Order: sequence, then C-alpha cells, then structure tokens
Amino acid sequence: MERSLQPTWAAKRAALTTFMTIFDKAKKTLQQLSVTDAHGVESLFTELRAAAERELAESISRGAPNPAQREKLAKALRDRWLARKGGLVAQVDENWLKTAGKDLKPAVGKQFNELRRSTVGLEFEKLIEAVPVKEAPVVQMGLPLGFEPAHATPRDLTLPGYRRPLGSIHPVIRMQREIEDIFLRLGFRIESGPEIESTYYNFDALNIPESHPSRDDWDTLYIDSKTVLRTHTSPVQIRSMEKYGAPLYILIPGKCYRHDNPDSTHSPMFHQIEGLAVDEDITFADLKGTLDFFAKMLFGEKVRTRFQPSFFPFTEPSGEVAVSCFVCDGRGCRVCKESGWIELMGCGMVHPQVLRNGGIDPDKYSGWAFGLGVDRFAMVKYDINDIQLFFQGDVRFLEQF
Ligand code: FA5
Repeated sequence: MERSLQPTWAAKRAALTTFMTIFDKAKKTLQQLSVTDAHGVESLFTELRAAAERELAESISRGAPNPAQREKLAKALRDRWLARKGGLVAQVDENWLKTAGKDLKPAVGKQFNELRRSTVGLEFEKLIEAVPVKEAPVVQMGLPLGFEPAHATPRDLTLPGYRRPLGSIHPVIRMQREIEDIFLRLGFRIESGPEIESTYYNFDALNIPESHPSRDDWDTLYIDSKTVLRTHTSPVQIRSMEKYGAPLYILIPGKCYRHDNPDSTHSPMFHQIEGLAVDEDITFADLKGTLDFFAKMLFGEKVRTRFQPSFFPFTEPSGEVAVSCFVCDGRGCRVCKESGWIELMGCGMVHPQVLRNGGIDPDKYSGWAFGLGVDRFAMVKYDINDIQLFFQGDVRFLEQF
C-alpha cells in the first residue's frame, strides 16, 4: 500500500511536543502531550526533575552578591517551582495528575510524589541556607550571570562559562570492577546481599560457633542481639545457595563492617569480594587453578601463587593465598615489605555442613570459596600506603585516578 507523504495528525503533534520546553509541557495535559504509557510519564517527570536540579545547582554555584539579593533570588526560585498558584509543581498537579486517566494515575502519582521530594531543596529556608553570598568579582568587560545590578550593563558573552569538572571512578570501585571482569569472563555471575545481616547468616549458617572471637562485641557491630552489620561477604554464600541451589558460580562484592580502629591498613567499613563455585566433582585443584589464573590476569603473567594452610570455620581444608611480588618478582622490595610475597586472600573447600545449611547435598556437590579485601588489593596495585585515603574524600587524592 502506498504511504501518504502527508504527516498524520499524531505525527504533527509529536513533532510539536519535541520542540516544547518542559515548562511549556507542564501547561498541557498528558492527553495533549500524547503521553499514553508509564514510560512516557517517567520521561516527562525525569525531564522536569532535571530542570529543577539544574536551576538549584546553578543558583548555588553562582551565589548572590549580598543577603538581600539572596532573599530575592530564593523567593523567585521558590515561587517559580512551589507557589501554590501557578508554581510548576502546582501546574503539574493540575494538568498531569488530576487529568490523568485511570490507567496512568498510579504512575503519575508515584512520579509526582518523587517530584515533590526532589524539590524540597527549593523551599525558601533551604535556599537561604544553600546559596552562598559571594563578593562580585571585578571584571573588566562586564558582569557574570547573577551579578547584574539593576541598571544592568549588557552581559559579556565572551566570558568563560561555569565549568563543572567531571568526576572519576573511585579507586576501590575501579579495583572491584577489574576483579569482577576477570570472573565474569570465567562465567561467574555477580550477586549481592544485605549489609544489615542476621547473626544466623553472618555466623551460625557458616559454622561460626557462639564461642568464636569474631562474634565478640569487640569485633562486630551489633544492631541488636540477632542483627549485625555484616563482618564479611560470606553470608551471601548461604543466601545464594538457598536461592539458586547448585551448580552455582558467583562473585559477591560489597561493603563489610568491623569494630576495627582505623589505622593505615584497617577501616571500620571496607570492601570484600567473595567467590563461590559449587558443582559436581569440584576439587582443590579447581580452586588452585582458578586463583592462579586470576592472579596472573590481575598482576601479570609472570607472577606465581603460593597456597599455605589456614583455618576458617566455613571451609575445610582452608588456605591463605599469596602472590609473588609483581614489582620485584620475589626479590624483596618496599611493596612486598621485603618478603617477596604479597598476601592476597583466604580460601578453601566449602565445609559440607555449610553446603547443607544452604540446602545443597554435600554427597552430590562440592565447592570452593575465597574472600578478599578490595581496599587492600587497591593499596597494593596503586601503591597506596594508607587505607584512610580512600575514605577521606580528598579531591587531590581522588583526581589522580
Ligand atoms: C574473611 O572475612 C573470610 N570471610 C574470607 C573467606 C571467604 C575465607 C571464603 C575462606 C572462604 P578475613 O577476616 O581474613 O576473612 O578477611 C578477608 C579480607 O578482608 C582480609 O584479608 C583483608 O584484606 C580484609 N579486611 C578485613 N578486615 C579489614 C579492615 N578492618 N579493613 C580493611 N580490610 C579488612
């Protein structure tokens, strides 16, 4: 069938709304805007929230030349968005929420509540608190935006704009992603679990008895006698076994908390990554092979791994893995503290009772697990001598990554 070259009525309307500002759209009903589904509603509100955030951020970044001007600016901004009559939020209430059909009402209502929450910062008192009073800088060719006196000199459009510097990925998260990428290539999936955890998942299900020192108040941050800030990512082993059963190949990154005094290698909040593989015929050789491959991918082909016996209540046998120093190749240097080796992580074969606690039959399946400290990995990889630097938010440190 030949298609007409004349645009349809709906196409004309869609083209028109494309060129409307979000403030024009707030004056129309959803029907007039041809918004017929929840996705369209969400886009509209996202655009409006972004406009509110932008106006707030611009006012804060420009500031006002004196307290009286700040009051004027705060009042104008508040009225523009929050005035009961004619404010943008009120317009949205009238035109989008009240006129929405039955099928769209829940989506519009939800988005409207979110809009109200995100415009709280535009209340008068909040604006007075947030907008700084800044001395007007002396400029030769005119005044920057926001500093015009009443007898405004024409703006100098050749002045540089306000540049907002781009952020970068935090070094701990960068490290975490690098580790995740290696295991994702091996077919592992990423899992997560709650940071506020029950003592059952954090301790009991992992075979950690009442008498174990890690359960002491001195080591663990308790919310109440049965709830803790998780001390490791291992509880997600049990949660995932319960949820998915076997076979299971997962990587579990996340924040952990311990009653540790901050020093150069300890932080009360830190990051771990747990690895867990459960399948038929899994042996210690699989564990060794996988972790050796992992170390070579992360630190370079030349490194060697060393496995030494250790103890964790939830693995049997258990081990500590070290890697030959990737800086000095094992000869001894500052990075490996002259030992030639860098301690990497704890690991072992999943204890049969732990498999059972996760609902998996240990006569049919076996598994291995490891747990490593991401912050300590980042310290080694980026040669950082104090873990506290990661959490102080000092831009001079963070912008190096
Ligand atoms: C565990 O937490 C075990 N769940 C690891 C495990 C998982 C073993 C699976 C076997 C099988 P550990 O307490 O050693 O183990 O902690 C693991 C790593 O977390 C440490 O090697 C260290 O890198 C890091 N870590 C522990 N406490 C802190 C802290 N306060 N600050 C920074 N990193 C820490």
